[in-house]
Amino acid sequence: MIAVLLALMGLGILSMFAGDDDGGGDEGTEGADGYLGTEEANTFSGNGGSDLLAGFGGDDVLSGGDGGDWIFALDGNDSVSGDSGNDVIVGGEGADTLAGGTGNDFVEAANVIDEPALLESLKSARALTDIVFQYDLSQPSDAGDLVDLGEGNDTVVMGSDDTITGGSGADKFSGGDWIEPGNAAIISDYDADEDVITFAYDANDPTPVLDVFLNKQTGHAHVRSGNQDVVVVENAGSDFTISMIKLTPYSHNKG
Ligand SMILES: [Ca+2]
Ligand SMILES: [Ca+2]
Repeated sequence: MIAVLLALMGLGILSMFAGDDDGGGDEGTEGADGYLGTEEANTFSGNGGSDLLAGFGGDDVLSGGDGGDWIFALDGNDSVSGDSGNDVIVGGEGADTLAGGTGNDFVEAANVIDEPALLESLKSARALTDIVFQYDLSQPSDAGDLVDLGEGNDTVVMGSDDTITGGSGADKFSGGDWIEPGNAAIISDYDADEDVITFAYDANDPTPVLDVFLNKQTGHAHVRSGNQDVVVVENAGSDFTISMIKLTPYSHNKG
């Protein structure tokens, strides 16, 4: 009896899905598929249904296809397309190219999720709702990513050297103190009428003092901390002020 239970737990989340995890290139079905990659480069296409794609190491190419997909690219310089549906995309370490596609997508480009907890939960989860998705905001963010949120009301957690295009819809650009000053996140198409920019900071630290330098030549707004850029808002317009950056404290349990 005990052996049977352990075997079921080992199967974990993949038993929920029709796909396999043989590590090669794979095409999903119109239903829910699950693919767990290897440390090599993997190519997975989820096609229809709510798919789970995890690339792990290597430069992976992951396409969610239709449906609300969960895509964890993790290590390596990965290329991810959420395609249609409300997708959750996590780039992980490396210089990733992340496209949300249509739908209201969530893209984590800063690499500030708690990856050990995520990996542990991926091994044992029996459903998407079992996946542990929490932040470890005290860690520095990773290499610059190229993010295109596409149509829809999207949210991005942006980190150092990331370049973000929000596309149409009301988008939320979430930066924070994980961005290294001088290695700003760049927003290419901020629209003050519908988009929101937030900057999160450790509640245990003093409230950050940010200011804005408007470059009249380029039209870009440089949001700065200690005279170093943390967010650059391209073509922000002369109306851009620091009041458009919403400061939000966060608390965390980790040291
Ligand atoms: Ca891989
Ligand atoms: Ca990656």
